[in-house]
Amino acid sequence: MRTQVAIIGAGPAGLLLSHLLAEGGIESVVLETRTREYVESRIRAGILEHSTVELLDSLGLGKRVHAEGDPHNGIYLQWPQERHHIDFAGLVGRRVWVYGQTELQRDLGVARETGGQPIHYGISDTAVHEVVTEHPSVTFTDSAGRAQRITADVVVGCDGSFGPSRAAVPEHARSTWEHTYPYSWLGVLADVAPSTDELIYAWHPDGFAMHSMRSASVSRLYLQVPAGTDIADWSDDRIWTALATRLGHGQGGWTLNPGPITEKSVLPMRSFVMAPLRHGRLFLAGDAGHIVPPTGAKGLNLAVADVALLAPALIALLGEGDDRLAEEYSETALRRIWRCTHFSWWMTTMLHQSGDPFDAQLQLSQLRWVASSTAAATGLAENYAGLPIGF
Ligand code: FAS
Ligand code: PHB
Repeated sequence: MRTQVAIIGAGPAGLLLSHLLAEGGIESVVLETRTREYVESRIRAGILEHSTVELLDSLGLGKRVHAEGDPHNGIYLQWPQERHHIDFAGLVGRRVWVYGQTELQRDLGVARETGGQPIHYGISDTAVHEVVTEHPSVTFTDSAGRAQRITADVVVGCDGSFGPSRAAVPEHARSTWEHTYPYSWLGVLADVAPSTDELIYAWHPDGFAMHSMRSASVSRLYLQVPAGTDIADWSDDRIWTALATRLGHGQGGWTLNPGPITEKSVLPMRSFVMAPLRHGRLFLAGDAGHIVPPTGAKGLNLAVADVALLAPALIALLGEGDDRLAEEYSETALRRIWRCTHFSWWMTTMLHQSGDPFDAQLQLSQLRWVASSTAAATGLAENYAGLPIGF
């Protein structure tokens, strides 16, 4: 097989990239190890930032976001006896939408199917070859068990944390930065109406808690738990009791509505950045190049920003032979990646218990400052609602 761009991974980065390339007249093939059903049902991110929705709208892919998503003007920051609203719309004129990654995956899957996009689901043994030549290739075993090779002008690794693309950049040619947090998130999905109109991020002596949602009848909530926590140790009752304690602000007049938990899992927290995001004719985008703790709601949105930058670079390179944007891609993308990495680290370390009483005082001081200073709140708002693409 032959194509212009071989994309490894049919997550948001891979599918959106194939759509953007098709808009620019560049053909691609997407290679995915999981089934389409699996990819579209993975419970992951829940927030689309302003720039992401603007991009989807420009592509005609935003209809369901506006019909079924929920626009939010801000978030609540909370600590015992205090709950403060940070008004993104009022501070920076930008907002976010609650719209599950599962829904975005479905929208992208329908768009690519309608566009006749070749996507090979259920592959295995993926390997990248000759990326420093002008005819790189990807070999794999297809879902029928046949050995395949696809030759391309460019290969893009959109294969997340555990795909083959990262390792296809030789160690001597790459730098990596990693920070592992000493805690994880226990996430639950529950069939119960949210107890809040907008997200609550709560600092609490027992540990961080967050109240998000997926719709008017489905809540999404998170609890800080120690790294390595076994989900079997957390009964539904124990989860709801801890959530009610940590999300209750103690002023009275607010209660958490519990309900049937339909999914629960433990998500480790880490930051990871790799540079450069290009090696010869191999490019990396999305989680393949970086991982952020989910406290800043950046993971999915950063993947979108990467491909929004990479697509025009590949269109210029392959359509007009102009490699300027392709040369600049890694450096430009890494500016935003480090901005989002810092913001995600800042939100995480401001809100999660480290066990150090000195940290706790610094955290409360930061929270009081953000809640009382327009300058500080504006800083949080412009990062959370999302900097313009190409920042
Ligand atoms: P993805 O991981 O979505 O997609 C990579 C794709 O590559 C996958 O479909 C994978 O099957 C495929 N692949 C891997 N190896 C392959 C191979 N060898 N051959 C072929 N295909 C291969 N972000 C938030 O903002 N908020 C959250 O609450 C949040 N929760 C998360 C929970 C979990 C459990 C995880 C893992 C991530 C979460 N994230 C969250 C981050 C997440 O949303 C990512 O940022 C987002 O999926 C990134 O998109 P992609 O870069 O496309 O990577
Ligand atoms: C979610 O709804 O899954 C969500 C929202 C905000 C975050 C992380 C996850 O920061």
